[in-house]
Amino acid sequence: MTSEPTQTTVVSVDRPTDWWKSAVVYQIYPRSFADSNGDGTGDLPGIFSHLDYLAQLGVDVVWLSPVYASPMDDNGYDISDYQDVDPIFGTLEELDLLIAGLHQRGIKIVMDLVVNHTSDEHPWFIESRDPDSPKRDWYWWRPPRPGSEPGTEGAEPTNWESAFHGSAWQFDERSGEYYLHLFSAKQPDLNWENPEVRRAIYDMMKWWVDRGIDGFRMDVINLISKDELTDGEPPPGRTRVSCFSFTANGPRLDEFLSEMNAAVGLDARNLLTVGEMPGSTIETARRATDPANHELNMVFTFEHVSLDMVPGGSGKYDLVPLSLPALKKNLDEWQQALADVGWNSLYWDNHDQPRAVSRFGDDSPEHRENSAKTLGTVQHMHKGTPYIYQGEELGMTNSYFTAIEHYRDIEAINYHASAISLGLEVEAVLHSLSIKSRDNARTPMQWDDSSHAGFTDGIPWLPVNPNYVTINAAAAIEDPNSVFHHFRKLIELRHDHAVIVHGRFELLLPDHEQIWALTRSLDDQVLVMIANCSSEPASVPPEAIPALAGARVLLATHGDSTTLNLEPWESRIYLLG
Ligand code: TEU
Repeated sequence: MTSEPTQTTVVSVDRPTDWWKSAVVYQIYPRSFADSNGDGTGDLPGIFSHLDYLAQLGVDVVWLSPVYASPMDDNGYDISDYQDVDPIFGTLEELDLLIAGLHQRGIKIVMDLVVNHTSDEHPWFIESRDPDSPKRDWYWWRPPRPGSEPGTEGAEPTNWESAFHGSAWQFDERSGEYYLHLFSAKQPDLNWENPEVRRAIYDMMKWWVDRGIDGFRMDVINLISKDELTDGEPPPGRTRVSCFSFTANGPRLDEFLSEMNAAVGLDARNLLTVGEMPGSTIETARRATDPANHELNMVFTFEHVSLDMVPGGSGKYDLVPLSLPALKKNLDEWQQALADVGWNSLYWDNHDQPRAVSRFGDDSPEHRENSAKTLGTVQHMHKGTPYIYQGEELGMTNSYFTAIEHYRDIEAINYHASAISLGLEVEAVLHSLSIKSRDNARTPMQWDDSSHAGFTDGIPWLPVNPNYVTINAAAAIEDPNSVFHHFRKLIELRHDHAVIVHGRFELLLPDHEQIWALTRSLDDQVLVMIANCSSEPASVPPEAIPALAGARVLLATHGDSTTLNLEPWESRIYLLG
């Protein structure tokens, strides 16, 4: 199954305490990054061939989305062997080479850890299907609802809806029982109550740490401690309730996280740990990231990426326009709450979210570049560790697919089927999908203007966005005013200025509908950021910000910084003192 890394490929890197506070992380979604062998799917040698690009951008860490053995029901978030690489991506030896190649360039690597669930093709689950197996209790098996006909609608043990639509329970003919899957039926949930499960996971994590990796991004880690498996009250017109309200932030979450930390030596070895936590709150995040608790360095909250859906609605496809004051307020609350205890992660984008410039900016040809830059400025000037998702540094946009046949994501396909069966209009469903579907972020990386954007010589698994002819890495590197170079400078600024890493955060003009303004202060230094987050001109009221006389402009989207009148999507960073 596995082979040990050879001595020649292991290049270790320094990991001082809290090194991740001054780091910028770059997320690679391997399937869509670069294809080396013409099969249309990105792979490890493809990533290897672009390491100098990452070095030129200046990022400190790569977070690699799953490359493990997988039947690919959820593009690798369904793992059938935690200690092997899927052949579609390459081999363990190629992963060792990638780790070494990153380390040689001073870049660390964080692996995705998907341990809330496995694939149903993982040997643990295959064994668990046997009711007499010692691994039966490694997953959540439950009998049908008393008095019901097993396997029929309504016979599921609880009325929970999976995150990928449909019941969160799958009937198994052989034993007449159901198993729990918060995501697809091919992603059965592990039972973390069982100490053997936890031990097996910690051993696997140690194996990866010994292989030379620098940390873990932990997939839906706040779902591992399940509360009571009981029915909920469905919203009007629905028969099921979202499973997350019963499984997020469960009673033993903090205990499991600190146990994992100690068992694997996460803090002892200064590894980067970030927990993806849908449904987390400021309180759960404070507990999980308080260094005294030895759980995680930081979490991914979902609050700011939930502001453009109907509150209390049926999910992310119930669209509402985003309000800038609401977005600023939410980020400010997290900044204040984690100012003295814990640490923030900062993100607009990832492989599950629409493209940042299309969602929070303006992706029209007129405003795309400036809005992508300004969103970068706003993100990077908050306190915390910024995460850049591949292509965000080019201002890549949504794909806006128009037909269900264009989609590959199981979540989008299931949503479409379930919404249509509930009687929603096809046009409305397709509209929501085009705005919010995860495939928006998953179209191939746009490297140059050759066919398929230089991503593959074959047929890409998901079509390249046709705008690759103008939006691509080669063009951006050539143009000193590109979004790429703006991101490169933002990263450089973080490395050069402690105030960006450690400075106290203060939001100015919280209610302004267009301007995002803030200060960061450390000792006698004050950094001021002003940004017009709208497609209309706007003015900053001078009395609302510190006097800028004598200030140095560290980075600006536009040339003239003499007045406080800002062009659409213009932003500036000043340093005083
Ligand atoms: O995502 C978890 C998650 O809650 C969402 O971001 C998810 O995409 C959303 O509920 C769908 O509407 C993580 C991974 O990032 C995602 O890619 C996986 O599909 C999921 O876990 C299951 O492993």
